[in-house]
Amino acid sequence: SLVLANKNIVVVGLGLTGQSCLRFLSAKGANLVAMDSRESLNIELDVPVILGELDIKLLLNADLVVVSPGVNLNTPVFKQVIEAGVKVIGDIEIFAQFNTKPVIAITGSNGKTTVTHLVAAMCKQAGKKVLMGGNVGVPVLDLLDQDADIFVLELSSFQLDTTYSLQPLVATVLNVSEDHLDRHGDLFSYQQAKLKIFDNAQVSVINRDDALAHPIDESKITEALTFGLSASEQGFSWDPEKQHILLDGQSFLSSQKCLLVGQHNMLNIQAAAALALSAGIDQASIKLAATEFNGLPHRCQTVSVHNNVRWINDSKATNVGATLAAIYGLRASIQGKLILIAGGDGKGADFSPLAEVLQNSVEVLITFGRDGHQIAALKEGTFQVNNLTEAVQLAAQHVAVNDVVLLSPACASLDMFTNYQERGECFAQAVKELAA
Ligand code: UMA
Ligand code: ADP
Repeated sequence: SLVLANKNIVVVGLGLTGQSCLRFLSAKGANLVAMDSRESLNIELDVPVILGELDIKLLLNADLVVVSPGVNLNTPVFKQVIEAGVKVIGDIEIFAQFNTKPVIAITGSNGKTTVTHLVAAMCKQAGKKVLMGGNVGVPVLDLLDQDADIFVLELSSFQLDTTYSLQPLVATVLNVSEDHLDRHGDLFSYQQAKLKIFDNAQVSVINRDDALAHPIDESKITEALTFGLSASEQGFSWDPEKQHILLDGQSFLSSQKCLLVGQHNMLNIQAAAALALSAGIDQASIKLAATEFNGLPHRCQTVSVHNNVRWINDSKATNVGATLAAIYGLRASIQGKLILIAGGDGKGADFSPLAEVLQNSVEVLITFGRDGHQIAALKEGTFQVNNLTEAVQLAAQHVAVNDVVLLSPACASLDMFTNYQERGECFAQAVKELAA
């Protein structure tokens, strides 16, 4: 595997990932230099640190460059470094070179975190020692020395872009829809990055109904299990009349038993069950964990029911696909109006796929944030406001009994907030103040 002792290694990016890389690489005896584009850091490191502009000479002379997922490799500096033949990898690649335990690997445009937690709950229910890592917020190198039977990894397209040797026991691409075009340039390169997850997987879990999420060369797939809402005698499917999840055409789990709601979550349960089953988890544990799972904050989470109006925080909907899923998932159960609050940093996305649901399924649209006007342009009579608190206050003037007010921005939060959590909390706070 990768030889690290006495190698000259530059670590670029000193967030969660970079700091975990420094810990791991220094324990392996590498000669380290760290770089970060920030002008000042509030952390103490015992390696030389270069802040601000990258030192290209050091990069060109390195034996290895380790980059964080937030670092864009599509820049003149990194193009030059890669062209010069310097190896540029991420933390997942280092993990792959040293890991000896089974890995369940999950990517996709939407549902990754939900499915990662679901699969982990299923493994835990079966008595396994399971640890989650990756894009969920735990750098994978911090997992290596921990006691575990199995790792469940959420991997982003950025992380997969710099990974070559991961050999998952089982892997999936949940779905592919537009996201992160500001970094990947086009849908094709974003999709290709995600599909790399199948490259060395023993078992592939495949979304039957999303052609973009299928492995590039299906002839190379030795073992597969599929999921989807379409009818199928094999794999996981959906009985729309009984509202049951099916396995090989037989009833597997009734949605009425589950706390999660919405079609997209029925897909998430199917995918998680397929991953867990492929990793040898028993069906009883899978079903029990699926029924008890109550979802995660900021993902279609009800934050208040007041005067028979439901306020839902879906701040994690940072792309068009997630907002579409929320509207499709909720619409059937809403008796009154659906009031949608959307907008923020669109990351270069095309919002036109929202046009039809905004016309037909959303009664009142309120937009805010940098690219809010682009969404507003898709529906006549849209209210444009300056910030999220104003949006909540305006929504309150339009609500009647049985209405739902949904924050599902279809955009990243970074134009106005530190992250989607802060945006979700701002929404919940503004809603709370209405009731006071
Ligand atoms: N930096 C540079 N140069 C750059 C870009 C960033 O020096 O060109 C520096 C920043 O100044 C900062 C550091 O790099 O000091 C931040 O690195 P990072 O953005 O890679 O963030 P980490 O803290 O290492 O967190 C990353 C993931 N972040 C991103 O992919 C942007 C986390 O996912 C992940 O949980 C963590 O590794 C552990 O694996 C977050 C995320 O937003 C949740 N992911 C995106 C998403 O879900 O949409 C992909
Ligand atoms: P990710 O980690 O991929 O961002 P999350 O589980 O955090 O996924 O969910 C992100 C957003 O996507 C939320 O708004 C959620 O309601 C929505 N979502 C969850 N699962 C799906 C799915 N299978 N298809 C489409 N949207 C989904």
